[in-house]
Amino acid sequence: MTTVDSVSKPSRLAEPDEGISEEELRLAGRNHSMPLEALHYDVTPAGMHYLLTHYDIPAIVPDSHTLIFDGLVERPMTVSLDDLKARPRRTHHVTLECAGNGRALLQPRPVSQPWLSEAVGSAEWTGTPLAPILREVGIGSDARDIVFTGADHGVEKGVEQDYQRGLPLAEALRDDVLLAYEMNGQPLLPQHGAPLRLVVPGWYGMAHVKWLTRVTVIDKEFDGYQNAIAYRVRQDADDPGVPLTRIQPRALVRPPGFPDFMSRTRVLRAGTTTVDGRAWSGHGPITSVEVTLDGGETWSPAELQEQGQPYAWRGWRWSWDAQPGRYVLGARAADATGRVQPVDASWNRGGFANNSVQRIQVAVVTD
Ligand SMILES: Nc1nc2c(c(=O)[nH]1)N[C@H]1C(S)=C(S)[C@@H](COP(=O)(O)O)O[C@H]1N2
Ligand SMILES: [Mo]
Repeated sequence: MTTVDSVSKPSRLAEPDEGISEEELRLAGRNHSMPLEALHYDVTPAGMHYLLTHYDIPAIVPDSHTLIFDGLVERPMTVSLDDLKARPRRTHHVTLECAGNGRALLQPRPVSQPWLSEAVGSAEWTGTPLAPILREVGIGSDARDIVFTGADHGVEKGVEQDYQRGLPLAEALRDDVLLAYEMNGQPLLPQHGAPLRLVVPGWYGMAHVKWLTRVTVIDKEFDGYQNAIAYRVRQDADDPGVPLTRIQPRALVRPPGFPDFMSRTRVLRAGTTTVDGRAWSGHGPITSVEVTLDGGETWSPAELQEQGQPYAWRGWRWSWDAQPGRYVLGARAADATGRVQPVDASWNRGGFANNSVQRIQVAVVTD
């Protein structure tokens, strides 16, 4: 690993009253979240899907793009995009969420990409399954992790690197893990990984390596930056931490009524209205969604729509006889493993997996 100390900045927490910095605003402009009104769509239109890119979006010529399989394999192989497109074609509807979603709402605020609770999207990813190719190249018996390398390059906390993530072999061999070249029936957009990305249904965003160039089999746990340092839940800077893997349950409410421009407080006319939204978990199917009007003091069960594909979000709705007044609207999801979304998730140093219940300010008014 090359280190570039002259540009390195240690990770830090914002001071108690410190506002958003220019650095955070620049990241927020580059990496946009999903407008909450897009919860209307079961399949998020590509331009409304959230976006997270650590370095630059690389300029890649799709026609000459190749993918290399190397490391502990019997038959190293280089395949073209056309070779991959000629292989069996699968489409999976998968909800992607950034592991840092909710970070900017934590106190103290970890200074990094300042997500509120909207770093999510749910797309139809088309590609070819990875596992049959891994079997063709012949994985060594002592294989442990598969390392996925992207074409993008940068420096992070002084470490110069290609974006790389290791995935345990058993996950890489799941039959729903895709080498994806289409999103919502169109070739991948540059910002979403064109011409080729990995899709690991159920895992937080960082595992879905974009601009994929290389798949390397190794005999130990991958110790690169994004696995060993970046994406870990830790209490303080010295804590080795726990790696982030699958998505914790979360429900989001599609904000009802219409917004105030600056505060985004919702204005709603009194009367019966349907509140709706979507809920997801990478651990198991969503089994319940409940709605609160008082910031998590009391709850009412919502009606679940049918579950689509296993790692796609699930729609829900709730009928509200809205009386004039002020409300703090939110929803909480539970999944089949018994995981329940907390009103206030616990704090961690990197600001990861903050699935605290949303707090939408609503003013119900009469005509
Ligand atoms: N090569 C590469 N892959 C990457 C990233 C990146 O910076 N470089 N960001 C990851 C993170 S942190 C997330 S949340 C998802 C975001 O995918 P999207 O931008 O298509 O929504 O891509 C992942 N794959
Ligand atoms: Mo992310």
